Amino acid sequence: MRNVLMRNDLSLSLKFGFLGLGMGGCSIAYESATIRTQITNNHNPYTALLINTNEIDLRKFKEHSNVRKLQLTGFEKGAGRDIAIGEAAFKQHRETIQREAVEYFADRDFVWVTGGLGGGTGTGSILEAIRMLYANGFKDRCGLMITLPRDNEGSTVIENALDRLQMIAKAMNNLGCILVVDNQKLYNDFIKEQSQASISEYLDYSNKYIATALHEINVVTASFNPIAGYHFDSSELLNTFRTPGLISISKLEFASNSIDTANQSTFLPDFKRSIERGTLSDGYNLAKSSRIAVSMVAHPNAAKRIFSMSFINSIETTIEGLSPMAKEKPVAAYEDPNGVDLSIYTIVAGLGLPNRVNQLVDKAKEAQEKADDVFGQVDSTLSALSGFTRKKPFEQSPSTSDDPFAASSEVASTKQSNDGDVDPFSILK
Ligand SMILES: Nc1nc2c(ncn2[C@@H]2O[C@H](COP(=O)(O)OP(=O)(O)OP(=O)(O)O)[C@@H](O)[C@H]2O)c(=O)[nH]1
Ligand SMILES: [Mg+2]
Repeated sequence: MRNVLMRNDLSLSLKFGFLGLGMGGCSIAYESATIRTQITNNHNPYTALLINTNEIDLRKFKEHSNVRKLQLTGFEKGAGRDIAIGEAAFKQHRETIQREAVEYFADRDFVWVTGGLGGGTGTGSILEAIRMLYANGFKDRCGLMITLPRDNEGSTVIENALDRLQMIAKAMNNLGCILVVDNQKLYNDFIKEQSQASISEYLDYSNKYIATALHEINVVTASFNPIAGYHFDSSELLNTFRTPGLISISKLEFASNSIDTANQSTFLPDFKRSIERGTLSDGYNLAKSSRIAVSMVAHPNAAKRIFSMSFINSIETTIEGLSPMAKEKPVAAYEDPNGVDLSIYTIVAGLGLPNRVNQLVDKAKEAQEKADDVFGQVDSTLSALSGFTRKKPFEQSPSTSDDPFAASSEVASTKQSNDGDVDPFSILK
């Protein structure tokens, strides 16, 4: 499909709101809210409420009429990767956040609670944020968008992410959908193209990519006339987002002249691979999915040729093979008079956690074992130091008054005894 942002002939399925938590969560929410379409009366179709402890990070986002920022006062310096601080900050300001969220998201069809797992603020406040929305009438219209950290972000970040992921996984059946963004996957794809780029360029790219991917899914389900098969419409999209479990989205584009419908190898392997690879994360057991929906869009000239019964049947058979347990498997074909190619969008819902979580668990265990190795070893310098005993000083002569340090050593010794348990060296006493 031609650039969705430049077209004025498209419609939207759902009005999204984004509750951004912490720096990563706010960045994705902000990027989504600043998507600008050519749609009359809906130039900025999405709304963001940005919550962060860190004042400086929050200041980076420019003012927009559809973006509201809320700094958690008392925590200006950030949560410093401490989940407990992030959670405390949210709880302390819960009433204000609640008031703003209820007001700001009143007309939204679906609210994404958005956070980068691994830090203190976003990770620490994510569960509280969901609780708050559930208690305020958003139960059937909110989901989770979370990023998983990269391998090299260090063990604190990975452990923070796994800590909250454990809790999210336990509650998964009671939540709406969870959209996971695998930062390592996006990073690997990005670095292949731009090996000289900086981390901040990558993050910027990733946020635009995430925002556009979700926006496209939202546009495809509302903009075109179905010409064959089932119409996967806005209410179906909402039902999909309400489905508990993880959700995976994918997109595949063909130059329409590259497909020979009588030769499946010209399209089926790519189609299957695109679902397995996913746009934002991969490594799912697709066989467990409870819903899978395919929307195909082509220019009318190509559509007549491509969307034959046998072509649609081969797509249906493929998703049947991938997700035999899915209770709903709509395949819809649309004509887009302004399209230039064939685009195929797939959403798979009701999934378990992706394989990336196993990798992060392995990474965390590896780091713990390394730490045990290093810190478990007898520190030879420390044992040499403990083995050293100072010889008794020579008897001081009574005339110490001309010792320039006599007074200060007296002060130091009194101070030590007064300091009691805050003395870092009390272990030596
Ligand atoms: N895709 C994406 N991921 C991000 C971005 N910024 C941070 N992340 C991810 O989110 C994780 C958490 O980082 P932050 O969001 O900065 O942390 P925070 O919630 O602000 O927490 P504290 O700074 O500790 O208070 C990181 O480990 C990254 O993996 C971003 O702009 N885009
Ligand atoms: Mg931060």
